[in-house]
Amino acid sequence: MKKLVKDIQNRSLYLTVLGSGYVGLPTSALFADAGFHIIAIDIKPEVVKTVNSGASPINELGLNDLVSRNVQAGRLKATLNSTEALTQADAVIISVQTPIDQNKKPNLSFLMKALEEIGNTMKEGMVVVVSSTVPPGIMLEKVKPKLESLSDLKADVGFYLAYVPERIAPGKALKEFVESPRLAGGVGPNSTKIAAELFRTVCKKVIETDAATAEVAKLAENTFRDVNIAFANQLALICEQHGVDATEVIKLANTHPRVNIHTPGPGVGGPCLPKDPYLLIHKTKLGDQNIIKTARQISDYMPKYIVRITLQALKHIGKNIKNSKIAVLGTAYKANIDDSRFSPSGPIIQNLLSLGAKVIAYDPYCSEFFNAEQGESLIETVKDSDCIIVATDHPEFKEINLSRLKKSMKNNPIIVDGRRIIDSVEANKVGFKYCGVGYGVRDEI
Ligand code: SAJ
Repeated sequence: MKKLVKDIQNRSLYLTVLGSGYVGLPTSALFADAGFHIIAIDIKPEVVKTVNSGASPINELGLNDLVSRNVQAGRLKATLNSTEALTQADAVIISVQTPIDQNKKPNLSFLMKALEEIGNTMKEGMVVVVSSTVPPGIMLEKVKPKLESLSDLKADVGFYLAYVPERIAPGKALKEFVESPRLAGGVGPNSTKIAAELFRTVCKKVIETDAATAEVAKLAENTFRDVNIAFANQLALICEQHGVDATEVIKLANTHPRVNIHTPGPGVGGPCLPKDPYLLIHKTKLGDQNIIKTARQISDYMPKYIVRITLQALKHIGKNIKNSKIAVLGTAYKANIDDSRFSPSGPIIQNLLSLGAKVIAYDPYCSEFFNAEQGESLIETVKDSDCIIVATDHPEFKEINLSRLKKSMKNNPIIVDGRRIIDSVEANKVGFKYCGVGYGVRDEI
């Protein structure tokens, strides 16, 4: 163990990162920048080619420069050949996806495949770190026995195994990787120490715990946020029934020093929040009283709600959805990113298309349009439309010139503000029918 610590400290440890996606590539680039020799593994040839050419295949602030610098310095290289990379490595960080299936059950096939490869090539003293999000109990019940049986080595003695969950959000991944406290939970005390030592070379603060606690803590973070957003969404619907503005209500409630209600919106997207709550409750016995599942259902309802208020607004001015052109602003799941995974814009657009609307979508960052027509610019997208739906809170949409928009739209134009970023007073003054999440009196919802 002493040698391992020394190898970490003087950066002579050979590190490989299995999976070069939104989390894996920032991991590889940051460890390379800390002085380690990194081999980044991926199954996609285009990802490997791009990284080896010195560029980032992902649009993440600062990542392109970091990849370029470390590829040039010879500290970072990517490969498709996982067996070769793993055979050379002293340590591996697993960063593969752990999605949920159609029945909301975890799909651990990518993780299991990674473990299979690692177990088959593992040498004594190897450090294995799982950073993919996993359901509680997986490290001790599945990961440890699988690696032990394949390698014929004992965890925490013959090799070191820890869960070090990632806590980064797309758009600020590099900053958060370094600055957010990181949990290191080993399957035994030696594994915790080694994993913490390794991550301290990049992260400012590493907190030592055990694998089982780290698993639940990681899921608790995202589930807490998901439940909070669902509360905000439900509160928005309550506010409408009382004829008060949810934005103002939340702003006022949050002046209480111990209250922090999140922001209502058109739904909750991204690769983590829609799935992690299901990982947390996987195989638990909670009966019917399940706040986590209910919260998920509330937020899953929000895209339908956006479509319903659109239909209502159109009906109100005597228009039919079938003959209407709807401009959807934003396909990314949140502001300032080009990531559309599980974006609420997907179900909103699909629902509108199935109702016979003509849908055109515009996003200054994203290239996914969910079968809507692709708008080339904001002004071209809204041209001759009957209704605008603001689905993403990109800064560009906060600054739109309402008078200019109105002129290029059809008569009696509507704004459905899913993010509450448009000034409602101004919109009404200019001549829009303004509808927003948690704004105004609404019935029939
Ligand atoms: N959203 C709201 N209202 C809010 C906040 C967010 O409707 O008040 C929506 C967003 O628009 C988006 C979704 O929720 O559609 C999720 O956005 P997010 O910024 O909360 O989450 P992610 O998925 O980008 O990143 C989260 C982060 N977790 C927490 O903030 C607790 C990040 O730190 C995690 O590392 C990441 O999940 C992960 O990988 O688990």
